[in-house]
Amino acid sequence: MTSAPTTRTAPPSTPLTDLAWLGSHAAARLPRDVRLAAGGPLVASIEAEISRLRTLAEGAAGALTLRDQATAREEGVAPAVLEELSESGVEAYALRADGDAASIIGDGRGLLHGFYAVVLGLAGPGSGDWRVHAPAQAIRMLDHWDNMTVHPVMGQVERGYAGGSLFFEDGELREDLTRVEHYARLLAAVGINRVAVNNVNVHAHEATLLTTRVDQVARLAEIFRAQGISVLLSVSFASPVLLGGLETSDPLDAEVQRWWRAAADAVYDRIPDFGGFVIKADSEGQPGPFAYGRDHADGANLLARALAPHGGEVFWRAFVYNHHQDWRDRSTDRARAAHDHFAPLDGRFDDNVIVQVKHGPLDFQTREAVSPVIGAMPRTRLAVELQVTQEYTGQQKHLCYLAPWWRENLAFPFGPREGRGQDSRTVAQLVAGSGQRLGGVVAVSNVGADEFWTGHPLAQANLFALGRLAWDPELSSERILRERSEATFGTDPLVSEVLHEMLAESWQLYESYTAPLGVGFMVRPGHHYGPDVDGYEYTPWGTYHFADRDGIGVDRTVATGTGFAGLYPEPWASRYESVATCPDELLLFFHHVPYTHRLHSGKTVIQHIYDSRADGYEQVLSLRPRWEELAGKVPPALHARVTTLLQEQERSAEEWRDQLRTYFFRASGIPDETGRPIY
Ligand code: GCV
Repeated sequence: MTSAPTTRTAPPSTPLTDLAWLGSHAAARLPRDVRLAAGGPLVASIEAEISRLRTLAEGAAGALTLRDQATAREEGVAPAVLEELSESGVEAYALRADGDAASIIGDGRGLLHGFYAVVLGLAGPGSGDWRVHAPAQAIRMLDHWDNMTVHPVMGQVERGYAGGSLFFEDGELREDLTRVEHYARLLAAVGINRVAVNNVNVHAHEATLLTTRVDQVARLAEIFRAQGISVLLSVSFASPVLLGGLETSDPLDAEVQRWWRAAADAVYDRIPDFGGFVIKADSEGQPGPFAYGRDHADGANLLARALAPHGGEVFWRAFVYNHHQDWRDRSTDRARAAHDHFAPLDGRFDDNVIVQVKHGPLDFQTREAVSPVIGAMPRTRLAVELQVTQEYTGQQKHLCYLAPWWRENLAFPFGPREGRGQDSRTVAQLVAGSGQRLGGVVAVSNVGADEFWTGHPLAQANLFALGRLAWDPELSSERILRERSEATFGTDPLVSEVLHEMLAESWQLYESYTAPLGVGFMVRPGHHYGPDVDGYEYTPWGTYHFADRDGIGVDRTVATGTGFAGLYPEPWASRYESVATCPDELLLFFHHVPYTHRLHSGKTVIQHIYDSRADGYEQVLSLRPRWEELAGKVPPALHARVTTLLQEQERSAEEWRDQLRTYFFRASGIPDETGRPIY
């Protein structure tokens, strides 16, 4: 799908005090007395961070001791603590907090995580006992959809709403990478451990990052390495042809295999800890194995075998569907596509392949079902893909704190699947994996060269929350909101209260005035901002709502529809199949119903559409007066930016309200029983 070009902005020289959650409030939390008794490559980064934070604020009363495991052992820390720590993986740390004295033990990345946890106040209140903290997900990765040049349609950052790329400018790596250093620290502080630096739609110029421009990747890798983060590259499946001059990219061709091995060897010569490749194949015009009659396991294993000798991994995206669909064809269902392509391949992927699955079967909608692929591949390493950049959720112009949505997804329990002997397991547990076969969470970044990093300054909350939920999917979205607000804005109760009120349920608010009851889309084609009920209705993209004078929704039942509901294990297959048990918020995702159908809420579908759009807009109007109360309490430039964006949110929410209410009145002829205006 296409979008308007992203506006390009030069990176401003950011005052250090504006560094999101690593500014003066975090600095004020760092104990004044720090003892660092550890070795290893990341210790210099901790020292540098301490020095930097000291320039921002005096620090808190109290003491912090940071030790590696060897030192802690020499100094007599209980062996049971050290044993638990070493069994908890390389990123774990042990923390003991007692009054204003805190002590952390960890090696390398573990120590770094512990340090940031203290600075940001993430570890919770101390009890005086040692507690070991370890990430629930081994993979906690951000994908950047950054182009090196400004793409004529997609701009420099595809689906980017925060200015140009932090990494690239005018087709090359930026000269000044200071902002990237800051960014790496922000990510490390919330636990991110992998970053893919370029767009999954790999254009010809960007494809050369794999070969002739690999030095640019090496420079980025050096910066991220200092924060314990490894760097990955999105590559084109057609690289052997595009870059190597071969006649084919067939994964079973020996010369193609040799080419990928040589390419990977050369990358590892420059970047010994390179993370691996991300790949979008046979999707939205990207090349892939289908051209050679091969499947996605053949394609993924080709790259995996080139990376395996170096310990690299392939993130192979499951976002594969027919984007040339005929809207007249009611048998094709885009929601089925990833499952149809990938579930049969379970067990065929090499150990260093991670299949990266969008959380929903469609495309990062405000509401959609959980992807059934996640429950259908028990013998495959998986990562669930979330979208921090707000493509369909207000484009960093609307407030939309996504943590509650992600949390709901991660907590979705797949039931036992016949013949597979599994107990009910959540999405978070399924992707986490076990043993050597670990997966995790991958998300599309929302950051750019904008001075507030994310366009809407309050959209930083989503980046923070993504890191936190990847670390621990059971954290409450409200707790994460409080952590971020205190680390960034301090503990003024009014600031915390207003931010909480504006953000905590902003996703539900956004949902209330946009596409109803899980039907999705209804956005302007191309750029995906603002309402256009029929915008995608007769297009080839496979995203339809089928509204007519009688009803609306997509019949995805087994009995009369596309059969998609049957791709879930029980109890979900039956629950979604029946209108009586399908949850209201997904009703139109699974069913085509008359406007007079009564929801569990007691309202008819049509009255729900009328009411929630009108009520949602009224609620949006209450945001600006609350934000006004923070004038003088947050930096003036940030206050002004948010005020301007709230005005845009009001304008846009009004447009959504009026277009949807009017459209469905004209379609159904049923009046709004409240008599509110319709045009
Ligand atoms: C990077 C959606 C977006 C595209 C994006 C694609 C993807 O279709 O609109 O811009 O392309 O998802 O996830 O690959």
